Amino acid sequence: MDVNKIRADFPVFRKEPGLAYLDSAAMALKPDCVINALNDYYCNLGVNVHRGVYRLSYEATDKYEQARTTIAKFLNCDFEEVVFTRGSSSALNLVAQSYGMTFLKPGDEVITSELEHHSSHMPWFNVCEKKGATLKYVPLDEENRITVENFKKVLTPKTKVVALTYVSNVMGYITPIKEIIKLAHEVGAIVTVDGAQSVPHMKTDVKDLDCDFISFSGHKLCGPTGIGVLYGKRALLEKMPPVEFGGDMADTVLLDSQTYKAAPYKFETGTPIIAGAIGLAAACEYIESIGFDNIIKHEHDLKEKAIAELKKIPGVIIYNPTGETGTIAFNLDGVHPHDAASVFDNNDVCIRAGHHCAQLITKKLGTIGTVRASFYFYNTEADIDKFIKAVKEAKDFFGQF
Ligand code: 7TS
Repeated sequence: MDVNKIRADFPVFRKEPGLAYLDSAAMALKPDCVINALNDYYCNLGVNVHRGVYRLSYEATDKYEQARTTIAKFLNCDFEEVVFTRGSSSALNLVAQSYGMTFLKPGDEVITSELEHHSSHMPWFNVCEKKGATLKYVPLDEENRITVENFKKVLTPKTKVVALTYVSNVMGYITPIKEIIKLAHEVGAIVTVDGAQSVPHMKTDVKDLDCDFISFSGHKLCGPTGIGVLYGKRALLEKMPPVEFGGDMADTVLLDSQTYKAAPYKFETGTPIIAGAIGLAAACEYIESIGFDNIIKHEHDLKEKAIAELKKIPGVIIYNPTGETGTIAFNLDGVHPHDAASVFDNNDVCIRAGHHCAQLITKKLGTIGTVRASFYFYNTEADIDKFIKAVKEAKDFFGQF
């Protein structure tokens, strides 16, 4: 993998060649091919889909539905199993609002974890409250990981839904999700996987995982903002009711009755996210052309190098030294994470500080927040040098340790 060649695909790096962008867990940068796909739609089509009886609209419809085919191939699922959403959060909420509100009964149990992003567990907290179901948390191990052994401790015949992240956005740990799915299915539970931090970095084969649902966001895999995907097994999507009504999802509308289109369309209310879907398909093809094996290895190597350097600096608290993916959560002893972050910015190092919309794990770590550096395939060893220089500068500046 030639990183310098890859960086040439990104207009941001052409403008700011020295930028150390270490915030890809929040959002990945956009390559030319994605921007060109968006431009192509807006410049050459720019019309609605599924309704116009003219050539441009047919062409836009073809492009939009072709995007669904590309994403189905990307995930190894059927065309009808790809629902376009605004992002991970709306995909995760869709499962809770539709499946959860329809099928959960008082006394049922839902399993989640303290490693979740708010968008993964909050929808189930809400549904459990409304339906009288019980929300249970997998006890995390001493490294704050979800393990199969600990999952077994909370799994019971009453478990109906398991809502877990595949990769934690704070710790970067990979959940042993395949084994968990198998165990959940043995008690008749369905599993909704938060793939926001896994799909951009690891090959996702939904047939191999046998997950019931997986959600992800376009913007974290170099795609546009405002688009995401909910994959759902066809049989489940078919029996789930829509949660939003109107526009394109309607089939027959009468004064005393209404019917809806089949999945996935019954979940795509109003004018769809046309440009977003087209841009996302371009992003998926781009990521595949780089190759998931290359991506995960590159990120992991960078993370290991950065950790080795960080460990040499006294007063740096690293919360996830054994994480498998390219995310480092750390703090400078005695320095507020937001104060630390300002020093990074002065060094052209983009990182995020705070609770990362994951307050449960932040609290479990015993801190108010963490500084997070997250690597992607376009990062270089020079980025690590800048990052480490900034850490040292922050240490000198705040003079606390
Ligand atoms: N799930 C996980 C694991 C995430 O990391 C995020 C976003 C979401 C769900 C929600 O995705 P959205 O596209 O709907 O916003 N995570 C982060 C982050 O870690 N920093 O900024 C956004």
